[in-house]
Amino acid sequence: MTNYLTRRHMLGVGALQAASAFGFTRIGLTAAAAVEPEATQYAPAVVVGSGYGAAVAALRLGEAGVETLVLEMGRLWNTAGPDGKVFCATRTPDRRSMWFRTRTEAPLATFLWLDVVNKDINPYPGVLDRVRYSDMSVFMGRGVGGGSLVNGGMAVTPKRSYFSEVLPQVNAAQMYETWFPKARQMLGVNTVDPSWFNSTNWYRFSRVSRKHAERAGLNTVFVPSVYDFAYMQREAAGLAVKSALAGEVIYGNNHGKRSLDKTYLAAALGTGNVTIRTMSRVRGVRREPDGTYVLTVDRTDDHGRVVATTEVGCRQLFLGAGSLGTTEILLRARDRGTLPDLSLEVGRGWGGNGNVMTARANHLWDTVGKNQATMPVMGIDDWSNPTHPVFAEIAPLPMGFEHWISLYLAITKNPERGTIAYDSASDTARLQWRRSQNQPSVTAAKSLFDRINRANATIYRYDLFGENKTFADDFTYHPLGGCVLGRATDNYGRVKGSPRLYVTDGSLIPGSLGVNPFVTITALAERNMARVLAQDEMD
Ligand code: FAE
Repeated sequence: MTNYLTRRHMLGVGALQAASAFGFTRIGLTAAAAVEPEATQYAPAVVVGSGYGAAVAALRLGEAGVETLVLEMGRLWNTAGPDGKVFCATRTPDRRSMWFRTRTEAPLATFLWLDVVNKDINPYPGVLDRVRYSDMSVFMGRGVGGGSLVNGGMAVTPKRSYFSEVLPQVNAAQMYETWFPKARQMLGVNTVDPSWFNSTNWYRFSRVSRKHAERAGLNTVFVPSVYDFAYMQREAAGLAVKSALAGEVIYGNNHGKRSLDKTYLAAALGTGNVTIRTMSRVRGVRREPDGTYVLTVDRTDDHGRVVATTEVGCRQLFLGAGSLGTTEILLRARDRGTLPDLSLEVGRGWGGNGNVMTARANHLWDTVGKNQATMPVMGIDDWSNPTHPVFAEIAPLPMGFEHWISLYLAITKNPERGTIAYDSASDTARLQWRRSQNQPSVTAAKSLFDRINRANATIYRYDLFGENKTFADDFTYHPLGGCVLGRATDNYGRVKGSPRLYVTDGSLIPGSLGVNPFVTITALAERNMARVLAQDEMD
């Protein structure tokens, strides 16, 4: 067993498995699911969501002996479907793939302009959501583990200089000496063996992109991951059931990935003080005169129907519902007057981390291989470019046949910021972001990939993103901001204007990070929780 899993993790993993085996939605280590879902109406601490920031909060509260209830709107992904698998395959998606959709909405719209990528499905609380606003849509994970269930596993620590530019008030020395290493260790980060990478068919697509980048004088770097590369090598050798090598990623990995349910959340349950309640969406929050927070929670069924609305009280409230989820909960509370003293900064400082996707068409002799591992392990690092800094992940496109396409997700330094505002008519938060605000990202990405195309006499693909677009600038995988550290909160995530209310997720990061964000979200949550637990009284 790998060293990041302690005995307590194993107890937690056992609790997760036991809970799912019996079909319960309320899981906890002690007497797992013997209690009715609505039984606990008060917990000293409540954590909303179960993604990276939430999982850190749950573990550290549990370790500190604070009885903690985690409320997650998605499912516990631990029960096999009719095909014997928990998650469905990417190429043959079924209802498990997406959150209440009748058709999948993958980032690629078409192939050769044909509508062959997306499939009709039955509505269900599936694992990937795509929330659409007029000029931007946001992909997110739904379920116990949040984004860790669907993401590409790239575990990147930001450049220290850019981290200090983005969050100047955070002590960078402490982050890089203590909190980033701790986050990486807890998340089970590892790196691909370079000699295996250089010889395996499964990463031919990355090597082709590396060669093309080098011809343009660009640097490439290996990127760490939370996918277990020892497992991947066994997949390749035919000794283990294939997951990353069977095209699994955005609709979940059945094996190999160290998602949060196997790391932080398992450890949190292992403390014996943490309970997770699934299919429970927090809608409202108010504060009683004695300081107790009261949450309005909708429990929904597999058809999306609200089967019960309950109130849950707590003394300490930790919001980890992600950039959009946390910001919506706070905006609704502020604008409907249930937490009227929240700052006007709530809702501001949103960005999509400058995400743009693009693809190049290679020459016939530059085959990328029909076999492609779904976990990216290499990036083109041109962040030091003085005019157009870009960090571009070399992304897989595992279609099961040779297609000569090189795909990339570029992270650019886009100074534009959006605002999230509460719309009382629909009782939802809406992202205000105009298409023109993506232009800095497209310009930067274009400058990099024009250079690569020139050096290799290649062209862009026009058939993948709809409307003959060469740059997909209308979605992000990396929503950040909305409740920015030091503005809507103090320097440790304590929400201004509401004592004992904390934000612990990606909404703390002001819109841009320069790399994929989950290691930073985790490390920042570790830093903030250490301070809060040392200084604030928990009861
Ligand atoms: P997040 O993980 O989104 O968790 C929020 C949780 O709260 C979710 O489980 C929600 O269901 C739940 N929730 C929301 N609202 C409510 C509510 N009202 N009541 C109860 N529960 C609620 O938050 N990042 C990387 O660093 N590397 C990658 O390779 C990478 N690839 C990605 C690929 C895809 C397809 C996607 C979608 C994302 C990717 N990301 C990647 C981004 C990463 O997953 C994301 O930044 C983190 O998951 C955000 O963590 P948070 O803690 O902010």
